Amino acid sequence: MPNQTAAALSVRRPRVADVRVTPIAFRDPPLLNVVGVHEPWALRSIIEVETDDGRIGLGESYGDLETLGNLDKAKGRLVGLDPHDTNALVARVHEAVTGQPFIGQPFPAAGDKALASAIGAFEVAFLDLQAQIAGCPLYQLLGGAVRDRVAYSAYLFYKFARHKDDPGYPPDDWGEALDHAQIVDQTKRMVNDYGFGSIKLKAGVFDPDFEIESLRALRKAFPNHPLRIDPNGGWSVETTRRLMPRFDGLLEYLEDPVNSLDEMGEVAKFSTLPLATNMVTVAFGHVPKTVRLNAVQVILSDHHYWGGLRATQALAHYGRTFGIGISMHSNSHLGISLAAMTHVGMTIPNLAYACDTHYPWQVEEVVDGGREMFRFEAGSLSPPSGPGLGVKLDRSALSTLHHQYVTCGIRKRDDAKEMRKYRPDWNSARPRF
Ligand code: GKR
Ligand code: MG
Repeated sequence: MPNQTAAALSVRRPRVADVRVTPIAFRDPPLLNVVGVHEPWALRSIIEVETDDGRIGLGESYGDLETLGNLDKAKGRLVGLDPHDTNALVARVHEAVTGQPFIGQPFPAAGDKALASAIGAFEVAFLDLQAQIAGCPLYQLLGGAVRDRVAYSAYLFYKFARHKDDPGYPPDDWGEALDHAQIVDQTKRMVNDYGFGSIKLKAGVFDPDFEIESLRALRKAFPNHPLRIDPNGGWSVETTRRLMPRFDGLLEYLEDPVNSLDEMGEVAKFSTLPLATNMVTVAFGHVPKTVRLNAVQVILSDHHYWGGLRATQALAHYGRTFGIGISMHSNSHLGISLAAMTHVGMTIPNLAYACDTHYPWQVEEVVDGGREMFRFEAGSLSPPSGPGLGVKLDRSALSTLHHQYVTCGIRKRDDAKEMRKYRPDWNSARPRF
């Protein structure tokens, strides 16, 4: 028996042989927000961690130059690691990005989003590999499922019918949404196609009184769907104070009405609703002040910038510790992110709200099997089957999307610049209202 154990321990485990980061661009509709309007192409990066026995772990992250630069600095340092060694991953990425050795230093009070994003991008790929090696779905490696499926919400946007400059592809088939009836129609299609049971309106675009009328129209058309509104910090504290009575009985939570943690703390003093955020509490270093001010009652977790899937689970523990609810944030993303969000969502007992996803707004995919891999039922998803994340790369799609990155000319998301094509005097300073 001892010999057997020794033999088992001496079995050679696969090592990381190569790490590749491929920037991609995919079509994105002209969705409006407080900053401006989405550009025709959304940027992401696809991370591949390949082992010396030919397995490939996948990750998906941001595609801006800062993220790509950090991923590039770190990727070579991961070669040779056992993919089970996520502590070494954290240390090496930390050193590559900050230039400082990792000694478990406290999370900075100012946040460390760029570093955590780089760690998270690789961590998902390492965990994908670990679960592939163990022959189990990723959610099992993360402790097992606490639910059968993960619920997502309809994510509504005011939008233009088409992009200002011809992007070289046909306009999306959602049409314009600039008034209440069009927003209700957009919701009907989303609820009909995906079965979503909760609704979030991206706001901060029009005068808040107009946007509240959109909410009222939604309430009338969908009397039983929980509603949320998210102006991305576009309102002042005083505007939020004036609006607050109008939300009574209308919203399940109010997301980022104002633009800073201190202001959220001010709003929390008179808010009659839970306040949610993916803007003011975005790193572990922000948690102490958030708790001190009682500024936020729901944190929208996001493995992309909290440092990965295990960090997301740790955040959920903090939620239980401090009585803060957990929901999930999204940006424009493809299937590797959606698979990772769904796997981790399967494991978080206090994920009490339907998660955000931009997925219905996308038409392209980078995973084998395309968008068919993700079948929403009653607004919820079960993770793709198979070991690990359960998704593989479609190499031809990767090369098409990479070519789009090379030719699209966008290197950093800039919704304000895009909006100035429609309105040359556009000013994206906040608060807008
Ligand atoms: O895609 O326009 C957008 C959103 O506003 C996005 O940028 C936000 O990060 O979805 C996000 C949010 O909930 O704040
Ligand atoms: Mg938000």
